Amino acid sequence: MTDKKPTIDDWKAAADKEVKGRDLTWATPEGIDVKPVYTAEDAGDPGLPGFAPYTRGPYASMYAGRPWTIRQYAGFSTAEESNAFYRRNLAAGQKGLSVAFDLATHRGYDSDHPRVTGDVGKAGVAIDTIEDMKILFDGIPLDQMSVSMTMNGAVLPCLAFYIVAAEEQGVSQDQLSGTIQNDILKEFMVRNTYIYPPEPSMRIVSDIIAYTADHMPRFNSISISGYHMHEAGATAVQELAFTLADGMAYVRAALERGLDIDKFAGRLSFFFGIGMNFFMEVAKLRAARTLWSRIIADFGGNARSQMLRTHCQTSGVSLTEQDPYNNVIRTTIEAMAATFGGTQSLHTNALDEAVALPTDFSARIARNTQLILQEETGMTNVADPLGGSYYVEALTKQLADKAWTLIEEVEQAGGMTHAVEKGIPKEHIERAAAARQARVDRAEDVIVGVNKYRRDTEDEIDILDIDNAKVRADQIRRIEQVRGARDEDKAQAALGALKEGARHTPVRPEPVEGPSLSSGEAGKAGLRQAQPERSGEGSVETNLLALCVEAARARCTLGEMSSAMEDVFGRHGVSVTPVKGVYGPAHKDDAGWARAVEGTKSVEQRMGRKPRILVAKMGQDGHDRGANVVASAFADLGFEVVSGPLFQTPQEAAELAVAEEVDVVGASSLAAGHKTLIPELISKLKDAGHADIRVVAGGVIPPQDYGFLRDAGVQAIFGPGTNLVNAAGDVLKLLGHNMPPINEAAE
Ligand code: MLC
Ligand code: 5AD
Repeated sequence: MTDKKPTIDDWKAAADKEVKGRDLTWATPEGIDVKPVYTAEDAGDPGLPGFAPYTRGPYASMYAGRPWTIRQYAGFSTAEESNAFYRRNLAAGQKGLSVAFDLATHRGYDSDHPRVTGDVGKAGVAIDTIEDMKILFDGIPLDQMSVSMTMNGAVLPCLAFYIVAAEEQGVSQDQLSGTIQNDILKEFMVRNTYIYPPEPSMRIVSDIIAYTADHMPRFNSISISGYHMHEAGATAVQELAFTLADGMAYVRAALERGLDIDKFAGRLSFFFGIGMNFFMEVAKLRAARTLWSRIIADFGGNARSQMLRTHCQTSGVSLTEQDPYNNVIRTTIEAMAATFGGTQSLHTNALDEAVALPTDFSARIARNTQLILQEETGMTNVADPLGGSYYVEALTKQLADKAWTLIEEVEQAGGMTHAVEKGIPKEHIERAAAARQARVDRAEDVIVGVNKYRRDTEDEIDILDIDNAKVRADQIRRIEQVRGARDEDKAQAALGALKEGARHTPVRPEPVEGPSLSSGEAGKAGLRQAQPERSGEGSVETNLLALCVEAARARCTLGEMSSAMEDVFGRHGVSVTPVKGVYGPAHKDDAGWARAVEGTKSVEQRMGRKPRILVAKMGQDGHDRGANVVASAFADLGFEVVSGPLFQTPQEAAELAVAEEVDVVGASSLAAGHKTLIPELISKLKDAGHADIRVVAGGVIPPQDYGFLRDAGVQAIFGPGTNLVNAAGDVLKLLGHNMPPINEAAE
């Protein structure tokens, strides 16, 4: 034996011997080859927390100075019920608020609008008027509580209601601390709660940045969100690149309005999703901070402006309906990744995520996950405790490099606004999602309790059910009260002024260039010169937020304000175009898949044409990852797939099904509208003389509702975690072709 220090070659020889030469490299979906060991050679020096480029955290003391904010996203039913829920949570240790609005509110409809019968109060709280907003924060001092509002489509009326609710509580707007999501680009990409077309939508974003920079110095004007990309199936590289590229688009939009970078950039904030690849997620947050610092330096921003502060949410899509207590474990691991990554604020998901909104019970477990991390583990005493880990440092750098390359691609396509219009990022993400689904269905990516270690029977868990008919009736009553009590002339004048303001396009100086990414280096492009010389932007008459604040004071409703602007801007609609040829090819040597393809062919031969399926999205539910993945798998199997547009009424979906002569409608529901919308679809099909068109349902549907849906005529129900090849087998069975479920048939 010698004392010679073992080299990496010695390690390689020893490891090879242990595994008999097997290659231990792990190719991640990001395209990173993870090695089985890392050394000092792989890790650079990340610097110190609190200093640019902030790889190790935006604050020097990090959680030792102040722990992250426990900020649980919540909202359901009426303002009264949500207010009571918030108060119970704050009393039990939650630190910040985060409002989830219902989809009617998101899309700018009052609760009495005929398009939203299935949506009111379901996925969040219904807010129609300033009175609702006042009730929502009743007894919660808005000068002390930081409040996040996840709102993008109807962002102007909601933020205006918030400002006026505070005002009527005696709190002036300059005292308000909080965040408005206000990130419209990712709505066009993945979240789908836009209202207006991209151009006026971007104007709204910059109106809000301008207004808050002037009047609300403690308020974060935007929460640039990768979370929804993550949930839609994006890899860490995609999430990083597209989120930061979105951020660049907003910076440019604000600079084009003549704002000084250091006046607004310090109040841009971020939001990332945190999944199960622990070290990758830690590295993602560190890489995000490093890159953003570089980007803002290139725009000429100072050290404070370069600081990326972020909220994180554990991943909803990683949680399962099957064996739901496993979700507590998953969420704990993800919460640790978020906090080891240095998040400023965190939402931990509830264990019933895959089937419904949290109950008091599941919300308590979710909140306690964070309280235990903060108060029992001691982890908050050290800033960036994983700093210097060879693996984490190497991953951080690799992720940053890969994301930078993708950002450059986006820049070459003309920046994110253009890339989004062309659907480029959406396609990238959908490809990653279809590939992931194929890996899960083939059990290459293991999900415990779903594609491995599955239980024969599942325990039922209590879930929250909301009577949306009652919520809707209550909301309509309050809208009528508010309208009845207001000064009608004043309300109409405010709406007229808003419309006029919308017509007036803010003067646009020359487009803002840079940063020049090709150089890839910080701070030298002389970008300050590229900023237009401007003054007097965002005057009270044309800033749409200022105009909405007036309208809120005059008791105009959210729907009235939205439709005043819609009269000028129009309402944006898109058709869905799922990717093809990703899911199928991943199954090429799979016996179950081959049988499903044959089954589809035999149905085709019998019918003399391909079987036809409409994948329908009804109500204001814009979650389309599942619908897209299903559409792409069925198309690869040999079905003729009609992808219905988003936001259809049951009547419109039925008309489309009849016109397209489909055999089956697959209704995808992820926003709890299923008990209202799907039975209505079936009755509309019957009215049209097409009771023969079969209806199947998929998505976030609690088992408690299966009986109800079956009684209404739904012929098959596919919950979260459904294997798509099996689902295809069930659909083929409805079309008269018997195929055994693949896991029974296999071997
Ligand atoms: C923090 N502070 C410190 C410190 N750490 N001071 C000294 N030492 C330290 N170590 C100070 C900060 O400077 C700040 O003060 C104050 O404490 C609060 O810290 P913060 O870091 O700003 O935290 P917070 O207020 O919680 O803000 C976090 C944020 C913000 C910047 C990320 O944007 C935010 O809360 N976002 C939440 C977004 C959210 O909840 N979204 C839900 C989406 S759900 P000062 O004075 O400088 O402000 C969704 C789902 C869906 O989207 O699709 O529906
Ligand atoms: N209350 C609590 N959590 C919610 N989520 C969505 N709506 C609500 C709500 N009203 C969470 C879920 C979902 C993610 C987008 O946000 O975790 O996956």
